[in-house]
Amino acid sequence: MLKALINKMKNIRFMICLLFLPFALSTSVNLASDLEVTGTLSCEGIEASSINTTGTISTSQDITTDQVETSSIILSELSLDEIYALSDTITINANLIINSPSSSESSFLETSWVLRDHHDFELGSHGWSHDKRNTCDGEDFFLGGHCAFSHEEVSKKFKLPPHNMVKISANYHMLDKWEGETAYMKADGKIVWTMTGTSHEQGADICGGKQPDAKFAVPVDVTIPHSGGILEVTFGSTLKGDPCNASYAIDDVMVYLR
Ligand SMILES: [Ca+2]
Ligand SMILES: [Ca+2]
Repeated sequence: MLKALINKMKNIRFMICLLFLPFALSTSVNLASDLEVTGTLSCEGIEASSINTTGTISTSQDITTDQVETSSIILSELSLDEIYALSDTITINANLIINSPSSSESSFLETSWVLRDHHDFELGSHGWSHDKRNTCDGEDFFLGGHCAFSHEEVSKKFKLPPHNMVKISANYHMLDKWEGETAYMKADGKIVWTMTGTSHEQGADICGGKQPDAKFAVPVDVTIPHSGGILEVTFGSTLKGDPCNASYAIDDVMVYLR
């Protein structure tokens, strides 16, 4: 009876330690060939290098495997070396409790950045202190820009959960006639990033007024120790004149924590 059952099964590579059958089976079953399960498999324990099933696998003891790919998994305990996202995001719809290892190894929180906020300004100003948005191509919007920001600062207070470090990244646009002025970003009132910009007559006119632009989409990427519950991020420039002649804009402001 067992031999007949095995002959019907294809396309799974694993050893079944104890396969639930209508009769008691006290020894292990080792399969050298593939096994495909399209229904439910119940047993007391599974050890495998790879498990593939379109149905359900349940076990009252341990499952040990090098790799599992599934759309849903329910566990009481999970031990992993690494987690990879099949899409861009890993979503956890529950409280996440992370215990530091007893050894000197770094914990998950100490080695991985968690994206807290991403402000792309496509649909609104995300609560920044000035809400004027612009776009160059009619599709990708940013905060500020032509006839909006020059000598004025723009800021936002981020309310943060417990953390030890923050990473702030953004894109900074220097539009139209910059003459060596300085762009800057502050974190909690302290300047943490600067860059100077100068427009050249032969430069490209990408956006804003008709003048060539100094720099477009300058990457900002700053990591600082930070543990407070509020982080104030401020952008500005040393431009003095009319924002219709020279201006700055920001886009894709992202705050990461760890
Ligand atoms: Ca944008
Ligand atoms: Ca321009």
